[in-house]
Amino acid sequence: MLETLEKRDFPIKNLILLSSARSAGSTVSFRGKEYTVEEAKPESFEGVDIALFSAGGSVSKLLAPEAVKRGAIVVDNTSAYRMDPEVPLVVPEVNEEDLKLHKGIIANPNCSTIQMVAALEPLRKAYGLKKVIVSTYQAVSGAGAVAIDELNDQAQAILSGDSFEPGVLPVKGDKKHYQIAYNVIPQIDLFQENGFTFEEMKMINETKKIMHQPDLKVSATCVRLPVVTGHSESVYIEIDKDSISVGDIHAQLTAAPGVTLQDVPEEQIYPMPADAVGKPDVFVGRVRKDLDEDNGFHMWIVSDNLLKGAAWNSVQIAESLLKLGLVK
Ligand code: 2RA
Repeated sequence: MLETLEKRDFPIKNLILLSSARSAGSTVSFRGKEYTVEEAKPESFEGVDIALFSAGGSVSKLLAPEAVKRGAIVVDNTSAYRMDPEVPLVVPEVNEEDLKLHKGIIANPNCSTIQMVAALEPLRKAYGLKKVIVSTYQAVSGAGAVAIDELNDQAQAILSGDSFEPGVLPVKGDKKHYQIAYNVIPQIDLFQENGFTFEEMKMINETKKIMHQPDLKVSATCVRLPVVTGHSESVYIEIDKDSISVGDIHAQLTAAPGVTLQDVPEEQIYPMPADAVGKPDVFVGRVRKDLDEDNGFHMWIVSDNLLKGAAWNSVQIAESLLKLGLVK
C-alpha cells in the first residue's frame, strides 16, 4: 500500500503507520523520510482523514469503529464488513458511486472477486449478465507471506531430496495441511455447510453485491496453485443479448477502464500471472463463444492479486473519495 501511495503521488500531509504492539517501534521509509511504526490504539486515529486497514478481520472489527468515531473514513481490506448492508463494497471501475452512501467504513472486496467484476462489468453494462461460472487458479501470496515461504521452502526441499511437513496451506489452523509445491489444492479458506469454501462464497456473494444484481447466477470453484503472485480465472458467462460476437466483447473490453485485452490466439498472446505482476490492470484473453450456448462466452482473467486485488484497489478507493469530495 505504501509503495502504491508513493507511486500514485497520493496527497498526504501527515502519515501515521500503525501496527500491533509486537511490530511497533520498527522503522519504515516513505518518500525518503523515516517513520517509526506506532502501536494501533483507538486514540491513534484522532485527526486522521483516511485510514487504510489491512491487519486481519479481528483488528478491523475492534479498531475501525474507533477510527470512524474520531472522524476517519476507513478503507478496510479484510472480509469483516464486506457483506454488511450498511457498508459499500467498492471496485471503483464498477460502483464508485456507492462511496457516496458510506457511513464511515468502506470495504475492499476479495482479490479474486475484484479482478472478475472489473472485467465483467463492461459486458454486464452493455449486454446484461445472467450467469457466471468461475474456476480460479490463485497464487499463494493471497494466503500471506507465510504461504510464500512455505511454497519456496517445499520446492527447495523437494529439489534437494529433503523431507518437509506442510503447515500452512490450504488454511492456516485447519485440521490438515497439504503440499503446495508441484501440486494444486482445491481448497481456499474453510468449507461451509453448503459444500462451497468461504473463498467461493465470497466470490458469489460479493459479485452480486458490487453489481447490485442479487438475481445474478454465480458459482465458483477456488483452487490454489504453486504461483507466488497473480491470480488467474477461467470464467464462463451468459449474457442477456442475442447475436453478440467475440469482436463485440473485445470492443467492450478494449474500451473498459482498468482492463487490458491480450487476446491474439494465432500469435499465442494471452494473459499470464508472470506478466501481470507489478501492474495495476486486469488482463483478459482467450475470449471464445460457447459452442452450444449462443449467449455463452468463455474467457481468461489475470491480475496481480496484491495490487488490483488489494493495495491498488484500496488506494484507488481513497483517490475516488478525494475526487468525489467525500473527504472533509
Ligand atoms: C486468497 N483471496 O487468495 C484470498 C486472499 N484474500 O487466499
